[in-house]
Amino acid sequence: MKALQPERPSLTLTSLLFLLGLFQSCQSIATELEKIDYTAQHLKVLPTIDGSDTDHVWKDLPWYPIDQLILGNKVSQEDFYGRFKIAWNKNQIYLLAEIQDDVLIDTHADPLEFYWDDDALEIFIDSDNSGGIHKTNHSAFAYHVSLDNQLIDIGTNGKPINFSNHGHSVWKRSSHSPHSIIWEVALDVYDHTYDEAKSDNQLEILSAGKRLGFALAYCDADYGRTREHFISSKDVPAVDGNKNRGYIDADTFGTLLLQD
Ligand SMILES: [Ca+2]
Ligand SMILES: [Ca+2]
Ligand SMILES: [Ca+2]
Repeated sequence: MKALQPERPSLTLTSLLFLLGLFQSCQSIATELEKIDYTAQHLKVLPTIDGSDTDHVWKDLPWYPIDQLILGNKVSQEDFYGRFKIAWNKNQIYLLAEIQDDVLIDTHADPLEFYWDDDALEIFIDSDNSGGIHKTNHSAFAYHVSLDNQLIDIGTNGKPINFSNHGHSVWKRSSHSPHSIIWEVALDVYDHTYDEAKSDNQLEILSAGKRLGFALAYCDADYGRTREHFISSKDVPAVDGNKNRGYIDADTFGTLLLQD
């Protein structure tokens, strides 16, 4: 007598389409996750912007390295070492950077002249992560935060503008090491509609789930009248041998996700 064979399940067109859809969804989720370079925690209590890292809110946040060489030769840890933490509140991004730099120097006293050739923290921010050319528009900003805590970027006429009213920056030498500084910044976030001619530009209202273009970099000048190194948290692919494209092209920024 012939044994009964179990019935083999047949793969219908409907189930094939279902599996294909599931596969594509998984791929899409994976791609979305891959795009996140930094996550910022929502702050209920704000840190005191005073160049001290003792605020409770900083304690458990992850560090992100500033370790991608954009300009200059390989840099030793004594010459430059940097890392940062990032968080957000209603209209602002909060940064805590720990910078180790052997020589702090501000050769060009005028904040609008050769500001990139003095020691400076450089904050790249694109409020809607749209990318694209931003050198002479405000689709994105590249704020150079100088040692005297002024914020400079290029305006729509191609000339540098003092945007110090867009943020509050304070740094101090670290109590842990004489060559380290703790740098805190609270940065206002503006979108592409920012108008230099207006005094009542509205701040972007931030919310959990929002993605911004972002990178944090450091211009390291030590001895000459030009910076020796430029180091970023995000590597920039070279175009015609040039990696220094962040101040022009927001496509070079990483992606920052705001979390609850
Ligand atoms: Ca503080
Ligand atoms: Ca240095
Ligand atoms: Ca330096």
